[in-house]
Amino acid sequence: MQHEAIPEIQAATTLEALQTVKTKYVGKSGLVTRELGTLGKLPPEERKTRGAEINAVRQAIQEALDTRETTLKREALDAQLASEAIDVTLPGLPLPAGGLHPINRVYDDLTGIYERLGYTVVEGPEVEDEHHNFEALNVPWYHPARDLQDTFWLEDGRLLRTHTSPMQIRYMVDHEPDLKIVVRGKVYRYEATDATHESMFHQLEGLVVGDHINMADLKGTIAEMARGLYGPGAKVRFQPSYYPFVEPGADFAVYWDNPRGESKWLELGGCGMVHPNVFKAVDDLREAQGKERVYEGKTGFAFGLGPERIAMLKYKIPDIRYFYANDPRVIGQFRGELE
Ligand code: FA5
Repeated sequence: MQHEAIPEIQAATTLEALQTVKTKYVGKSGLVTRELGTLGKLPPEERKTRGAEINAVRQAIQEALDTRETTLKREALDAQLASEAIDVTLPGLPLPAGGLHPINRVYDDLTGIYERLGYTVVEGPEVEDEHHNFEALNVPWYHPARDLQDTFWLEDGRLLRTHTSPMQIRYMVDHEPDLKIVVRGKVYRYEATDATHESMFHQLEGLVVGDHINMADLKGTIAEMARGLYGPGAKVRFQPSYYPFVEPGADFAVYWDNPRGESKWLELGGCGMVHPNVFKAVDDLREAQGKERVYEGKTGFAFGLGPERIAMLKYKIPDIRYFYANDPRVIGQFRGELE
């Protein structure tokens, strides 16, 4: 019996097949078990030897079953491990990496310069009301300056801010002087687009308020920004200009040497000394909120510029519309290289 059982055990290739063999020989009514049951019919003198023989067979079969079971279980485990194996040496799949948008890079350069000068960087709402965008900035409804900035109006009478200057008002209403802030954010104008004009673009606004702030402080600050952007040789030029919320007002340009050795003036933005009517409008708003009037009699300067101009020259982008067209051939050039 042992001679038949052992090869059958060896031939079982699954745990189920092995169980069948086990039942056949050593199960409750298996061959070996039945053989043991016949012992009682033997004469007592034969019983002992025959019993020992059968037990030896049963033990041999049981050992063979146990060994085979261990082998089959190990094989099953090996197969499972092999099928679930992860090859940690395989090279990873490259994920498309993003990058900082050129406008954000220029913003980071600019705000870095101003943070080093002790300014606080703030942002503000893109949906504004007429009062903050125009009236409080000394631009009454009948004022011709409103024609300078054609506006996207919302149905509820509010508007998309046409510049970042309304944050001057909001910040002063909430904070007392002295203060130094720069505002970064999007602005919107209802105008036909061309290579240098978009209907959505960005501005960086600066505001400094304190005692005895003068035009020389403003010029020094703009010059410091120009040096931060274009190196120690950068020069700035101021030309008289008109903005209702400053008096006097100026436009400023930066003279810069680019790496190709060309030099030119780059018109960057507008600036000037904060108009007394702006301080008055802020105090009126503060008073309406139960706050103290603290701005009348103060002095300050403000400026506003478009980072798109800087980015176009820095990254040699010939048309402002490329910034927001989401063309991967343009945006892809700024992928990954985080400066
Ligand atoms: C203003 O918006 C004033 N708020 C700036 C200011 C602030 C003056 C504080 C004085 C004191 P202006 O409309 O000139 O000014 O716009 C400022 C800058 O925004 C421009 O110099 C230009 O760089 C940029 N800019 C204006 N219109 C567009 C446009 N359509 N597309 C891209 N950039 C623009």
